[in-house]
Amino acid sequence: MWLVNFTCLTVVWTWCHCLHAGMLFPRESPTREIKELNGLWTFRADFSQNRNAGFEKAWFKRPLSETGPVIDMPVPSSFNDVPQDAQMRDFIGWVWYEREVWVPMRWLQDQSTRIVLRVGSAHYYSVVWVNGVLVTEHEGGHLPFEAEVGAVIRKDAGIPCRITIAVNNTLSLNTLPPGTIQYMTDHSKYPPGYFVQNINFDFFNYAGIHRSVLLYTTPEAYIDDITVQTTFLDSTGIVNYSVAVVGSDRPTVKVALVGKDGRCVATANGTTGILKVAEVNLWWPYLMHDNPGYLYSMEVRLTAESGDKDSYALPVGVRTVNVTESKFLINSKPFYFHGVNKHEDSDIRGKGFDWPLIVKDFNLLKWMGANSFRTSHYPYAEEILDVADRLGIVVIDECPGVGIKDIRSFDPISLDHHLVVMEELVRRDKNHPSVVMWSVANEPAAEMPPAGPYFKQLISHTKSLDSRPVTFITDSNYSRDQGAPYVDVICVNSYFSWYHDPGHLEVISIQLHSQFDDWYRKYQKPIIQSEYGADAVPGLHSDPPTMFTEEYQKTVLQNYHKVFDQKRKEFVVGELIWNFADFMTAQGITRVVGNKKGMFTRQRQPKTGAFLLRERYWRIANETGVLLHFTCKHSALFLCVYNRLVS
Ligand code: GCB
Repeated sequence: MWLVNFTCLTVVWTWCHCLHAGMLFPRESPTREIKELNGLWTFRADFSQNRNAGFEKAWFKRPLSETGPVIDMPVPSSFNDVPQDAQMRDFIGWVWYEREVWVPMRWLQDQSTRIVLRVGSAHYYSVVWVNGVLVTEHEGGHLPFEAEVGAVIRKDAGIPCRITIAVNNTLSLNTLPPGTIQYMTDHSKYPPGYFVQNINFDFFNYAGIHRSVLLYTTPEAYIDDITVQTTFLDSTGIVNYSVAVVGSDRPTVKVALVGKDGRCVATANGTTGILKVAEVNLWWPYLMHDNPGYLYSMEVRLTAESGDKDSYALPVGVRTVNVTESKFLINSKPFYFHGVNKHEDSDIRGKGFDWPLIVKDFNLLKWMGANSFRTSHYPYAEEILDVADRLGIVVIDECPGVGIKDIRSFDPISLDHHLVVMEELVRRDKNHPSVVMWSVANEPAAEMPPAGPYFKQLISHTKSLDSRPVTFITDSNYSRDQGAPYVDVICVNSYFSWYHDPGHLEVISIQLHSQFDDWYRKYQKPIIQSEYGADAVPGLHSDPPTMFTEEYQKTVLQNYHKVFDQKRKEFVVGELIWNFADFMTAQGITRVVGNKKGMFTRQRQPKTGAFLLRERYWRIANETGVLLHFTCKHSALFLCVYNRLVS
């Protein structure tokens, strides 16, 4: 079936574990230039019966406007909510984007300039042509992909280059997240050819080009990847680094670590080495230190034997992460996650990258006193992690393994893909100090027999890629959870008095105590309450509390908090509310224009619960952060925190 059969497009894609090329975030430097291709693209959805007209008629060979009607489509943005059209909102299949762009003459004239086309993310399967020539394909949303396009563009120098990207949002049993296409064959009920996309996850399957598209340059010999791992001994910071170079057999690599004040604090030579920083400024989480999110700039300079020079500056935070039987340690100090689960989601743009929204969300996190978030249920934009690094907001970085409920999704094809996605995620995010843990999946059907070997392999492979702790998020219901033995931290979602015993607030306390005690007795690992909450339709009130009112949501939270306050003295190391803000879902009888478990509305206005959490988080920060332990020198900060609390 063409709708889902991506791989027969060109060559059969053989997934080989351990990606060979790097995926450094494009940053300008004296040797690198960037040209953003965001803005209006030309767009058409392929409404043909088999959704395959674009390939049959080779739409990529000529300008899209010559093969049929087109509309404007902003990039980045989900396409779904932009046209005023229900068919477009719910479209399944291939959509086609196109944009013409002038490439600077000097990029073309200098044959030794590499020109790379990069897509920050497109959901779900993408095929890319430049001037009608296939340059790359990529499976999976939420992660970047790129292709070297200099040779293709240089063939047609003198005319603008035409970039065509076809994106297919069909989900199958082997995609991440998985889904199924169901054809409805009863013609007394459905028209011929009628099908629906079934999914097992609770957010709208927004699609399109979600993050920036760019062209960037490097020299022919270039810095392909950088990996840092940090630790410290007393007051000396230690940065182990390794630099992967392409295009030079005997590269000269010089590395300098520069502090915020512009002073160079350590240097080293060679593709691998150690930088030692005396009197190091450690990277601390927000509210755990008066100078959170301290970043050095690691400046890497390459000179190739050809004379080519390349340079790249990587932000580096020096910190350690460790897990004991009952604690999560950052820089050897107990860290308590008081934070949120989020979604990339907003009106009109769907999952499209949007700076104003991102900055607003971080401002709300700071306002609330949240020190952490989980990237439920997929990797967020790299720019978001950059801001988290700078502010000291701690991140649990999740892959799109959400909704794995069908036993057929535990087969070797899915596992192979899942391994590759974890590799792509670690490759992209390994250097972010804010990222303290990987999450390989959310609430898979872990009670099914094949789940055990599946998660054993997935988690051990993830651990072989990076030293951070690994978790997967479990539903408190799954008493026979087969992933738990392999994780470092148990992350549990539960919705007592909501999905279980709806309306019965009085059972939360006993059920939550049992939940924590059962998991701890079984595994002796620290536990994070990775989701809890209740829907509240903003403006709906009732006393005594009734489901869906702001009072009910608030009371659920209060009941959970009482138990958290007892258990965080023992082995509970975090609480992440579901959800930071209301978000869009598929239509269904349990969703009133989306999921309403947000502390904020989708437009980022606070509900009653937001004020409750704000008071709580600032109070916890005063108890568990180092704020209270500061000497007089820091009393001004404490006063400021206290004032916020009481204001
Ligand atoms: C969950 C899921 C999350 C849902 C949430 C809910 O357990 O992990 O994706 O949105 O429950 O509100 O039902």
